[in-house]
Amino acid sequence: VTVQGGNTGLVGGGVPAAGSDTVLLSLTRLDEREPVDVAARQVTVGAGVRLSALQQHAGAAGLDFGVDLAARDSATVGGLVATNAGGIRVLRHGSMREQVAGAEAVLADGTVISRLTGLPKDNTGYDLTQLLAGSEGTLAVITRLRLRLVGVPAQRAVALVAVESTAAAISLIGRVRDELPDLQAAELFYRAGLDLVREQTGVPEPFTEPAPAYLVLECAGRTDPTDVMLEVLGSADGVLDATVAGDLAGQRRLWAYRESHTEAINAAGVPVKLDVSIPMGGLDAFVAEVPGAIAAAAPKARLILFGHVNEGNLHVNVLDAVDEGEEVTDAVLQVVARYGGSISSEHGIGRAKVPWLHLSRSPAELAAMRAIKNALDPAGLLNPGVLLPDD
Ligand code: 2HG
Ligand code: ZN
Repeated sequence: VTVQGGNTGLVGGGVPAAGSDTVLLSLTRLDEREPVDVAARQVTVGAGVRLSALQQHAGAAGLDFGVDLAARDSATVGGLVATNAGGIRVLRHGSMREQVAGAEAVLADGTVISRLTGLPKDNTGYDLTQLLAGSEGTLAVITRLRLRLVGVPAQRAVALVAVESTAAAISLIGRVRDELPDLQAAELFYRAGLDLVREQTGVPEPFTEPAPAYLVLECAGRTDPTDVMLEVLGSADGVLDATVAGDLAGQRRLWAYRESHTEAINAAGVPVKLDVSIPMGGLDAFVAEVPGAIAAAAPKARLILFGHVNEGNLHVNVLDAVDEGEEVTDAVLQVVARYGGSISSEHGIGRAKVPWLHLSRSPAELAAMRAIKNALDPAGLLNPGVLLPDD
């Protein structure tokens, strides 16, 4: 059984292996939304509810959901939990597992386990809900979720900042975390990505001069953060230019430079896609080293880097390297391992990254994961070939 939500995953975790006799189980019809429990700041929803539908549902009750990402109109909450999705607000609210207060799930033998009361304090043994977060459908089929909700800040502002280098972007993040009110998101992209987005979507050059790198910063608060943002950005080292939008249309326009990356890349060709995180201290050196590693594996490759800079999470997208996909993947992930990073920061392992899981997990850890899998799904019925290498 291959379990599928919105099918927006990037590592093949919700897609049956070619030529297999797998049954595809879509959960998109489990789209029931119970009334928001305002007192508890929680809601119970079916696994097939789309992220944007959850956001609207929470919004109608004066609340919001802590995870947001570009695939919000298609991705389902069941898939988001199963893959422990990250997105653009991890900096503020954590990733998907932090939003989950309980789950209902069906085990491989048909047993239903249900823990949907959402008690904030509950120390009664193994946390089965958290075990399912990030399990990629290999341990059980998640059918319902009890999710935490967050408050909606009164005012919001978004900045697009042109910076002179990766190092300048990293040092700016350090500064804005201390000085800007309630930083919600900090996203990085580079000139090559902007060129591609402009080519594919026709958006204008954001500033008069082109820059090597760009940051999108979002702040929120009781009062309008625009002036403080302009003040901090105006005096920060390495900032070449900046613009701040206080209105919704302007904010969407600035976010589009970052959020159009995936689609612009897909429109330009079939990319080799990697999603890595690097310890912050090594991020600048990694960005300098990775083009050489890719060029050695695929001389004609075009590299587009972008990501969630506060977590050291970079999306390494490589165009014009389809034939050398495995070599490129291996070259980059070996560098990641050398820096002590993770070979999958937020997209999961799926089918595509199984051969490289050992670079991020020790034999002892893999054996413990295998023991859990065998205990809950001894016949290997759920998502075969996903996450764990074959026995
Ligand atoms: C994002 O941050 C997603 O936009 C997709 O994680 C990243 O396309 C990608 O590589
Ligand atoms: Zn991402």
